[in-house]
Amino acid sequence: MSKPVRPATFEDWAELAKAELGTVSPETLDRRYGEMEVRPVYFAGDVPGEAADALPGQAPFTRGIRATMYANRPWTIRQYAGFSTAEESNAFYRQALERGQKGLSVAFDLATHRGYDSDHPRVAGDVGKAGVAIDSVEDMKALFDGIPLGNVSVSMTMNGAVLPVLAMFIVAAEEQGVPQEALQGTIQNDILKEFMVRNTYIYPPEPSMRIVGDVMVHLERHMPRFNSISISGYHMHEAGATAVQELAYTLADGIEYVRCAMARGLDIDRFAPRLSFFFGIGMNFFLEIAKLRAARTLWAEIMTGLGAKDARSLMLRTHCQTSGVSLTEQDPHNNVVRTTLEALAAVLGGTQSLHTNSFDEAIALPTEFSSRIARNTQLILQHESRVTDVVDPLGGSYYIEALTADLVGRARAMIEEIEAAGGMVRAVQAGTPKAAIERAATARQAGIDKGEEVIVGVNRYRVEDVENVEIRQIDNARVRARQVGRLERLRTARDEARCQSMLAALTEYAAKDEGNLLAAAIEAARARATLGEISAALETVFGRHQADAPLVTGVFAERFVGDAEFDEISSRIAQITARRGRPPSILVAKMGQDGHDRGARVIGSAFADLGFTVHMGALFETAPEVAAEAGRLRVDAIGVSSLAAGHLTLLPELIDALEAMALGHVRVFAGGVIPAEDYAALREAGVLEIFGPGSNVLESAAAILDHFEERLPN
Ligand code: DCA
Repeated sequence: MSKPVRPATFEDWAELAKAELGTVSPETLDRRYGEMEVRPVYFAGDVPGEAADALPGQAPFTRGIRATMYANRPWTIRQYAGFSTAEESNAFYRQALERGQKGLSVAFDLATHRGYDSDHPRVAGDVGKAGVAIDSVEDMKALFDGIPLGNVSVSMTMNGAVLPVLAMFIVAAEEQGVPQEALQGTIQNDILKEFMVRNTYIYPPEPSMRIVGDVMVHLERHMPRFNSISISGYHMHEAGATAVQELAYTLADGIEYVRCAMARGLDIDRFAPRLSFFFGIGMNFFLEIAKLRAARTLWAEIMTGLGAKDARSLMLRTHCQTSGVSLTEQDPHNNVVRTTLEALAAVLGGTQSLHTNSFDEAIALPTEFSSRIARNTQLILQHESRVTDVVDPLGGSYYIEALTADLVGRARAMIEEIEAAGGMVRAVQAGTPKAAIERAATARQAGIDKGEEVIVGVNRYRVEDVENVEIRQIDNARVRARQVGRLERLRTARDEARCQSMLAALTEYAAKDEGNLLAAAIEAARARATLGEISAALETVFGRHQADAPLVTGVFAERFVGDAEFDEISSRIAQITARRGRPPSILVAKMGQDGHDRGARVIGSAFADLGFTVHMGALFETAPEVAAEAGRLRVDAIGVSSLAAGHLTLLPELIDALEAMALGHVRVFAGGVIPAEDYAALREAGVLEIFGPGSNVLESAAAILDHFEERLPN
């Protein structure tokens, strides 16, 4: 056999491809991933020169932050969990640790996230639902009872209410005999992405950034083993961001946090080694691997530019989570396969820590069974698959190296653009990243609805008779009653004067812009001030943030130009409009403290493109507030989006409120993460249609129109 005289090229391949394809052009095999174009084959010439010299464990760390990576120590299996009361979550954590989990990751309920005690009337439907309810140090002590906080690292996903939660954690550890200096773990403390996508903020951006800074300062001085921030792209990923957007916005957020800490006089090489990251890993296998490699490469470059000298400051250490949005309600056991692939991508990308989703998460909170399978997915990867034996096994792959370089180039350009326009804080205030992510999400939804992107069991290969899966239900009323009783006992037992004086000090520090707010919150927590009281002491000065983002329009319609089904629905709407003199109108509403608004905003945007008059309701409303808004706007219908398990409480409440306001004619529809076994109760309460995850937007619109047409005058 003759040896090739030169490396093969794309052009050589194109010749062969043309012969195979006949009259079809090889370009039809190209694929678009957001802003990127991917060819069907890659060659040595596509690999940038520096890839051949890259060493794992050496800046810019493209191949991994450690020389030995998993060959020496595998990633941390860190499952995000929490529900109901502190005692129940504690039992769950202890069992998980006994069964192979290595670190803890606490999910708090939405009431806690938004700074409300469990007895606050606004959070009646949220207590203990999407996470554990924490009102005071006593709850925090119960959460970690019997778990040695000096040995087990604890990550806490907390942003808005970071001060009381971290303060209570520190005091609970102290009362367990563990000083703050010995605590290991991570606090999310990434407020910028909350304003972009996740929405569990409390205060406006400026005071929120002060809080981030105070946490970083306190941790740098007193908690050297604790990561002061987890700069998160995950929620952008889940909101529909492309890989380039996720990289660029996350790293640009990181730049802001570095500047924020430096402005407080912190030395970059002292705090930077304790910055950590968090990315979402979806189904685009190689793209996700390349994304993690690109993130490390860019961060090393960025930190060098910001003046870091210590190699540890240049290292991007990250946690990853498999994608919740990629899970389907339909044929849910398929989700085990999806999660396995995503977990493998995170591992091949070199993550430090990983959460694997449970297969039932598109339906409800994970059960013990589904959690075990999720954890075992990681254990099998670590112990059976042999993927841990070799460092960066895909290093040198033509495709992976070319993709990595492409992502680096595109994300770098996007970051430069953001920086030139004044940085990420300014961009967030202007709402530009949020709108860009929404455009990407709406375009993706249109692709799925058109069947261009296949989701097995949803828009192809659908089976109707799938066996039911067992789900975990939280008795929200019982959890709330328990929390309320405990709050009453706490308030009676504490030294009230001492507690009030600590809260007053907190308010004063906030008002005068002096002192460290975390240090003051620790004092208040020691005096048994509650989470709601500490948050309120700050809210008095800072106020509560109200988001107001216009809806993206035109993206859905553009993708459906010439589509028969889209045109038919538009014309049905036009007919209704002609007969009534105004288009059908809908208020898209979120209730309770559930701020997951991607689905609501995508639906709002698509419905507006179809011809509905769409009003986006404010976030965090109570049921009576939504009913009143519907009355004020004189809408025909309300579409409620629910992703945080509050539907059984909040939807019947809404329908009662509408009746009470003589608005019984307003039709109520619901969508989101609603288990099929709750459908009957919701229909009974008066909900006309329920659209689960994976619902096709056009089919949903058609079903809603059926209800409109039923009541039209002839
Ligand atoms: N050889 C020697 N030591 C090692 C090796 C190795 N191959 N790999 C890790 N280690 C050490 C680390 O240096 C670290 O010790 P240190 O904290 O004293 O520096 C320790 O072992 C733990 O390893 P690490 O890779 O840092 O993993 P985690 O503790 O799990 O931290 C990180 C991961 C991403 C940095 C953290 O911020 C985290 O846990 N995030 C989770 C966020 C989360 O759960 N979010 C939920 C949504």
